[in-house]
Amino acid sequence: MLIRRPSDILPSEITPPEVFLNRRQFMLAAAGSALLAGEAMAALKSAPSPYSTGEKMNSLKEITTYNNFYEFGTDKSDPAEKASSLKTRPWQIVVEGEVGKARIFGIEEILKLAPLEERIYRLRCVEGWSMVIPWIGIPLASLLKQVQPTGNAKFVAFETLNDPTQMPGVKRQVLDWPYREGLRIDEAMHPLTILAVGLYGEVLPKQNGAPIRLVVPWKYGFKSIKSIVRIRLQTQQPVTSWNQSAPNEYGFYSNVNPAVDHPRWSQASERRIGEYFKRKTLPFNGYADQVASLYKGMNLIKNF
Ligand SMILES: Nc1nc2c(c(=O)[nH]1)N[C@H]1C(S)=C(S)[C@@H](COP(=O)(O)O)O[C@H]1N2
Ligand SMILES: [Mo]
Repeated sequence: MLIRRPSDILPSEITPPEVFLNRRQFMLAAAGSALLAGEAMAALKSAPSPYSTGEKMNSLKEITTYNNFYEFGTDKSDPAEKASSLKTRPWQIVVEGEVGKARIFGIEEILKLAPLEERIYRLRCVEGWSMVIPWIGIPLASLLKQVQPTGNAKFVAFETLNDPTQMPGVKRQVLDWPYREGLRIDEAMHPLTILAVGLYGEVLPKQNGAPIRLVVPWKYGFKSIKSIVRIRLQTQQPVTSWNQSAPNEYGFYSNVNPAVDHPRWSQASERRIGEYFKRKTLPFNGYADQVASLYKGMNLIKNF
């Protein structure tokens, strides 16, 4: 994000749209090809989620080749090229802090906590591009309830794996590793907030944050932290990687707000990957009806 700005995105990087629906139906029908196939099929058969957007989805190719995952390098193509070295099994997440029952969850246990749901969400990067992605996941609230948050749990802090043997990008101090993000407890418990374990009906590709990543659709993409190994409930507002690296550019809240410019570029519009013309950026990335009430009485220009 410190590296690229919207005007740096070359037209040659814009992938033309593909035949989204056929591809998706094929992926979801490909039973046996992936761990999630059974559950994903069930998700498809159930009614579409009221939280999903009906907008045209980006193609699997776009979603898996145009990524930000700095642990594998800062180019958009680096994660797709280099994330194969990430070992996603066995995988554990420590959930600790202001909770009654701190514990370590194996990834398989998390998959069983709640029925997997498909959520088609917009993702808006602070760099000025956006995508529509059909995630498969569970509400973050389903995991947090397991550990019984105490009354002092006001915030939730998240950490990504930090292993130079698997992640070539962490050898360079582009950020102060591990990658860290945080939410207020009510944001974390909101039904739109999910832990994604798949997309397009398949196991989550490594470049998208396998085996498990956060997705908070009304906030800039950098909040949606990938490959999570630690979740801590705490009283204090957590330190977050981008805020720490450039506090005047990236605030804790990071709500998509077309009225607050990034210090180096406007946030009023965005380019949907695969489209040519820009579109207007919507407050809270189009999720205002569901989440604006969380910020009642707050100055969202100061709390950016
Ligand atoms: N651990 C980690 N999580 C991360 C990032 C990162 O560099 N490292 N990049 C963030 C940014 S800036 C964006 S826009 C989204 C991109 O998610 P995607 O590649 O799945 O589209 O991941 C976010 N999560
Ligand atoms: Mo981003």
